[in-house]
Amino acid sequence: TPSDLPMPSGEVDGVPVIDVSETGLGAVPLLQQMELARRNGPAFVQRIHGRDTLFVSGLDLVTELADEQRFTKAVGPALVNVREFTGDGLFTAYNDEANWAKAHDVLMPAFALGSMRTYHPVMLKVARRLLDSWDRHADEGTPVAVADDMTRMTLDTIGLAGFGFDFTSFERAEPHPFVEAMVRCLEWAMIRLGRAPGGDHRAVDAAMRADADYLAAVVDEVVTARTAGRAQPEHTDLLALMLEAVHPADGTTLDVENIRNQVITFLIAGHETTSGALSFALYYLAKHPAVLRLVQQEADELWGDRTDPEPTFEDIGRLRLTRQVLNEALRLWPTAPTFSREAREDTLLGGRIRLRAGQDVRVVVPILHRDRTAWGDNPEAFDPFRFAPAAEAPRSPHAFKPFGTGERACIGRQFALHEATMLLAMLAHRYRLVDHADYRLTVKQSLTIKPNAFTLTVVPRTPED
Ligand code: MNH
Repeated sequence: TPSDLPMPSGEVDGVPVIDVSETGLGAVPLLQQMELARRNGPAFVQRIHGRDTLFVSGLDLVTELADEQRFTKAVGPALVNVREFTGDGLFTAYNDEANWAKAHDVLMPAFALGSMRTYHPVMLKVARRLLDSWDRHADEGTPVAVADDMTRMTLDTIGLAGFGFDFTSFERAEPHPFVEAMVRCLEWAMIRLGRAPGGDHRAVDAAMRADADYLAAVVDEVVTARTAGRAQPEHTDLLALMLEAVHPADGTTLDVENIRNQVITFLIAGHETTSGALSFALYYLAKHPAVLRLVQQEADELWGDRTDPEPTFEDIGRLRLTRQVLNEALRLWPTAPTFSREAREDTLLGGRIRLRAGQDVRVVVPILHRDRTAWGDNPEAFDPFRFAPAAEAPRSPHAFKPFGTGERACIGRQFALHEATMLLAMLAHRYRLVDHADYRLTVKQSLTIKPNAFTLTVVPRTPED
């Protein structure tokens, strides 16, 4: 448990060094990082088996790290592990790898605002699959497994919207095997960071390889479903760009190996974190009935008491409070909870911490998101009005970084927010959320985070609700 954590064994440039080789990283490494930050301040070095990681979480230091002139994304040890199954896909590509800029340029149009308009009908269709499933649970009075169902929804959405491929997750009693293999791969990438020297890891590494091969096999199925058909209708989705778009600089398309890496990357990045964000948002709504009521009112203003509303693209932009609830959930539990930066040149961070060019620094985002200079005296409190325009205006843009920062920030942010805002509002519009088990939040981590074993009972609203 975090309370067993060791004291600093020394310091470098005024930064405490904590050696956790005895305790290990724990089942939820993020919670250890958060506890170390709380005890040791805005910068600390975590040492394990002789390997050091500099963690940073204070607003002033993160503001420096966000300066793109001095710093850039680091593909740190965690992402180096992820590269074992996503290769030079957009998320894990090195900054200077030619395929990063090429794929970024080719895929950007798929994330312009106009594209969200084309995804909207697909997102709505999949949202309705989730509602149909929850209606059945409501009829039977059985609880819903929140994170599993959010994952069904977000996986089917990225599959259909990005690739025209249907994972049919709601027709399955268990998560799609793609999800199970992906979670094991992500866990492998995380646990590997804590390995002691000299162990024999061949069996776990081989199991990861088998899972990674399976992910690649699913990708081949996705691509073949597109390319095998004759007389293809016109496609304008992510897969079409990957297969067909020509880069202006050299007149070529993405190569076959890179396409496979991109498809795996987008199938993972395109659903896992959005699912967690929705799950945390539902957790907070279930625990804050007054906020839920306001979200319901916001939805009612658009859709009245229609049992099967037809949310329009424009409606989603009007769901201001719903969006604030998502932001506040992402503040407290940013589902991609750390990202890494590296100095472009040798430099001093905070005027005192010596950094060599290329040395990576990891940001503990949930602690940044609790920095009192930006968030006030009660940063643990769930309060979506922190994101009301008047409250947001004076706040530093670097105080809230759930999507990372700079040129390598999340490309799918608008996609995630459109999908999640619509679903959250539709759920609030349709159901009362009953916290039947008096759920106590525990966080599960497989690099990304989710609420662990969170269930709700849902009851269709009546006009009196
Ligand atoms: Mn997303 C990068 C968080 C949804 C695709 N994403 C990032 C980064 C963070 C992040 C943080 C930066 C990581 C780093 O600096 O190392 N992403 C999220 C969160 C959500 C999310 C919290 C949902 C909520 N992401 C999505 C969706 C997609 C997507 C949806 C695709 C449809 N994200 C990406 C890709 C990258 C990325 C691709 C890498 C972009 C790049 O480096 O060029």
